[in-house]
Amino acid sequence: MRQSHQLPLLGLLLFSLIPRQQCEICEVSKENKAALKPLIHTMINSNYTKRIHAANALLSLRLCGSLNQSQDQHLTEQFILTVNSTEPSLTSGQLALAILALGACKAPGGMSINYSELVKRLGNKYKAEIRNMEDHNGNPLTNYYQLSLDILALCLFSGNYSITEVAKFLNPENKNYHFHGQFSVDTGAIAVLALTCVKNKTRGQKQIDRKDIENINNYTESLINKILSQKTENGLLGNIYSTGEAMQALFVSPNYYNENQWVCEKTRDTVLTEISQGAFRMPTAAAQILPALMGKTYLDVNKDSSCVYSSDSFHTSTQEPIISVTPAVSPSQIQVNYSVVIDNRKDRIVVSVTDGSVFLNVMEQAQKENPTLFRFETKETTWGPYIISVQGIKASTNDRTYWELQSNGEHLNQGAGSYVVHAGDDLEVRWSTY
Ligand code: CBY
Repeated sequence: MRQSHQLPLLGLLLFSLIPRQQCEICEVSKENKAALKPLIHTMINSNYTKRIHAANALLSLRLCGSLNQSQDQHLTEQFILTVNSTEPSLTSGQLALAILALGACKAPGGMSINYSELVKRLGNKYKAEIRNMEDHNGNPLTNYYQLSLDILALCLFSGNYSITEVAKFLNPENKNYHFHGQFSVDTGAIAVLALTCVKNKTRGQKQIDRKDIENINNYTESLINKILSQKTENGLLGNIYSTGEAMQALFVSPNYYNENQWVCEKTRDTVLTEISQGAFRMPTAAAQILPALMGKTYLDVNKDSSCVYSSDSFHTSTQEPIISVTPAVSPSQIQVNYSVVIDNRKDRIVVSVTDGSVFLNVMEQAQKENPTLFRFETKETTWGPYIISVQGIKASTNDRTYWELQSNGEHLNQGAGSYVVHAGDDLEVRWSTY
């Protein structure tokens, strides 16, 4: 009898011992979930130029239980075929994201997936990143965002990696966390998720070097501080596009900051306002923000836990997203200045484009008018076209060079395919190092 009286007390005690993490996750309320529908709609209905570019969206949709069972089965089966057929040409981070997406949860009766084979291939790509760092002045084949995704996927799917090496690479003082002198919140956030997974995995293991754990703890704390130092007045972490993953990093690290350093609700509410203004029209942008708003993180990926399915039906169709409006009158022309800047040389042109054009349209018009000075090449990425070369001068990860986009002297937060230009803008592509 006495024991049964003590049970509620014990329950209360246990409840009060639940780690703070529970309170830090400020998931969108049931009533506000409708505000997330445009994100899900965008991810499901986008035309991915390459199917591998859907990895981030698939991961996000599966993690958040936003698909119904038949959609999940259809999309996952198509995706596994893509991964198998394109694997040799995938970058390490693309393969890591693909593994996370396929293994986000377990579908009943789904196609069987040979994870150990995929993880072995990822291990090889990870090694190639490290070899490149050894041969090219510490520069990976891709970047630290992808290296962190690799470690995260290897960790979650029991791949091979050395904890000492991970701790050495992910030292926050490493130059690869910075682009043009600015700390990359996106990169720091994925590194925190990777470090947290690696640390969680060491629990209960005996032959772990204490020094490695100490380094991982210190590095996580320092990265969290760096992320929080990029908090803006309205609560964003870095910019609108890094906020989702930064929120995930903060969710999994409740012991590394205190309540007055971050008000999760403020960040969430700013993001909700931005959704209603159409900031997440790009499927990858939508994919990177949704998990945090649903209280999920990439650490929730678990190939052995059953998938949760939605009863909402978002039809997979070719239908345009609801937000786009077709103007009734033909759009007017606007004039903008466009320059290619290489060191002290500036090649300038004034071009006329239709109102509503993006940076890329300006570059195309300039190229048409003067191909010698303004010719350029692009590569399709999950964020749209990436400018790889201008005047035949090519960006290089080994040299940390790239073509930087600027408007009116400011570094742009959007790519060439999404930044909408305004009349009189001073647009520049600048040969830069990062
Ligand atoms: N994904 C990756 O490998 C990309 C990682 C990432 C950190 C990414 C941002 C973050 C994310 N959340 O996905 C990243 N960018 C990197 C690593 C890079 C470098 C690419 C070369 C390399 N080492 O791999 C580099 C050169 C520093 C870079 N990004 C350049 C640019 C500019 C592109 C200009 C061009 N030549 O086309 C640009 C436009 C900045 C500028 N003003 O020049 C740029 N990036 C932007 C704006 C962005 C954001 C895109 C936002 C948007 N709405 O389009 C970004 C989300 C992202 C993609 N870059 Co980079 C960062 C942000 O603003 N939060 C893994 C893979 C599997 O998909």
